[in-house]
Amino acid sequence: MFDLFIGLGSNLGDRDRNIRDAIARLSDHDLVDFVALSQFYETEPVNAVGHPMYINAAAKFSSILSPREFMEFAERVERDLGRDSKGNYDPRTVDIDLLLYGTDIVSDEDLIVPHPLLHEREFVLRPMMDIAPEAIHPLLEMSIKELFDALAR
Ligand code: PH2
Ligand code: MG
Ligand code: MG
Repeated sequence: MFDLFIGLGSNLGDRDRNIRDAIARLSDHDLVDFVALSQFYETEPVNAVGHPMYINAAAKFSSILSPREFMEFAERVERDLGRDSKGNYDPRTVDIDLLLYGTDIVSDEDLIVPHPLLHEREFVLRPMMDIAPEAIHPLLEMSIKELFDALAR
């Protein structure tokens, strides 16, 4: 079993609902168990001037799927919830980003774990502080709390 963490973001439609629906659909998988959900935070769009405000959250699951299997499943959930573009910063009904997957390190062309921007993003670290301040970034060897405290704010 792996403990895995995802970041969720929505800035189109009913944002809270989209995030709750994504959590429910992920939890429906026989091999994916829901563990915890952060509070919801309304955040300014980062690197997307003029776009709608986001709701961001983070969640913890446990699973025996591989990181790639989980990500493929999460991408299907994104599409089922109406996401029609991928790989850019366009407004989206829901974006599911794999943040941490146990202590796994993946650096493939199409999948990088830990998420390469995890440590730079307040909209990721703040919700992670709710559910996993002690979780360790396996490359930086720092906890979420240490990364959050190190943010230039
Ligand atoms: N996601 C992005 C780009 N900018 N800004 C906020 N506030 N929240 C996001 O989830 C977000 C973003 C690309 O995935
Ligand atoms: Mg993202
Ligand atoms: Mg994404």
